Amino acid sequence: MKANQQRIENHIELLSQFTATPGEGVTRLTYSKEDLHARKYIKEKMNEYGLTVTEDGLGNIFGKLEGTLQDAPSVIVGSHFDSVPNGGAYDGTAGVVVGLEIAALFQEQNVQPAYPLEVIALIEEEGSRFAGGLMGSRGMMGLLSEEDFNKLADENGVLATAAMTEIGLDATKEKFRNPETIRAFLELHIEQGPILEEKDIQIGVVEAIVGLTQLEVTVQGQAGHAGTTPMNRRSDALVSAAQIIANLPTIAIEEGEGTVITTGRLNVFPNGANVIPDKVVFTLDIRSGKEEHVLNAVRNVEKLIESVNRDGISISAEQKLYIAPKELDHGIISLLKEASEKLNIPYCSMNSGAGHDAMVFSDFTACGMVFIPSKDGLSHCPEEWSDAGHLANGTDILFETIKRLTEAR
Ligand code: HGY
Ligand code: MN
Ligand code: MN
Repeated sequence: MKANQQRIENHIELLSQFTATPGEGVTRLTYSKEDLHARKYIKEKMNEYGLTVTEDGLGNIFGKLEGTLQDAPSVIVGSHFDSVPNGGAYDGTAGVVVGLEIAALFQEQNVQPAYPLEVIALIEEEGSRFAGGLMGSRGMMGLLSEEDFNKLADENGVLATAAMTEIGLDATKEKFRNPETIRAFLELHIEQGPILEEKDIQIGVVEAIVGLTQLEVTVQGQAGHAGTTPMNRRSDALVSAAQIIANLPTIAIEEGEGTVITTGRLNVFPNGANVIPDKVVFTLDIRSGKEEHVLNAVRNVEKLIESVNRDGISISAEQKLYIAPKELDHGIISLLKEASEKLNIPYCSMNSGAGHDAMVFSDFTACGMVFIPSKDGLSHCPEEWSDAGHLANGTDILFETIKRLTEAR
């Protein structure tokens, strides 16, 4: 029996309604009321599909189908359910929906696994509210200390712990998940780029995920009157920031090998039209397939910052996240390819230019990812769209693979 495409489409449609920006894409920030609506929906469906539902001390949601083996590690399938501001309806959500559909297929076909099946909905993969990203998986694997978590606050100064309490979550619950309780982690995700669509292939089996680092740069100048301050007596933080940002594409292009650098967020203080900017804070997202290129790019950015520094201007950079490129598990990659061939679904091997929770989990357990095409290669925008037929085929491939991974060996 194949995945139910209509059920998948319904989940995507209903979850996309839990947004703070209706009509302008999906904005679902972690621990927001939109998170709470989506959380309730996901937990309802997990219950409906016969799963035992729990939430950890970060707010990650787990739906578990017990196996026949005692105390055996789980095969976990799912993705994140937070979004970027004004993002799309498929990034992360598609993977959670596929997890729900796999649970429904286990229930409908009365599949009794030996190893437990767990469906997961992860929080704060994007880092849209609490800096850094991949917070749900990093917290589970003990890469985010309780002390650091308790200090986390959003740009309005709201603590993560307070935001959790606001929506009825218990931040004091255990966050750490012993990796020995995980047999494998699998995730279906939209490609978020143009490759599969250009190749006209609907399934990508991911071999590796690019390395990435996120920096936060602060340029401190001197506020002043826009009308009375002569040009040769200004320490304009925004002009200095612009001199840095304008030169980033050259650094990435000269590094080559697919290296990319992005400034996605920039805040000007005090942000008055007739005030010389006193301070500018902006982000740098640097990625490449090989770690040496990420490190070279960071070094060249640091040199660029040095070159812009001058009297009256001080510039600092703080690293918010660093993850080396990660290879996914060869055994799982083979199982995914065998399942695709068994189902006669064309696939190709590819790497991921986007970051994913699998980058974190892959240091602790066997991980596999499947991509489906993104229309026009668009993502992180309201136009993001993927074909539910591709989602259903991706589900069938993951279902076959997970049945094999949860069978007694
Ligand atoms: O930024 C990324 O690559 C992912 O969407 N968080
Ligand atoms: Mn994303
Ligand atoms: Mn994502």
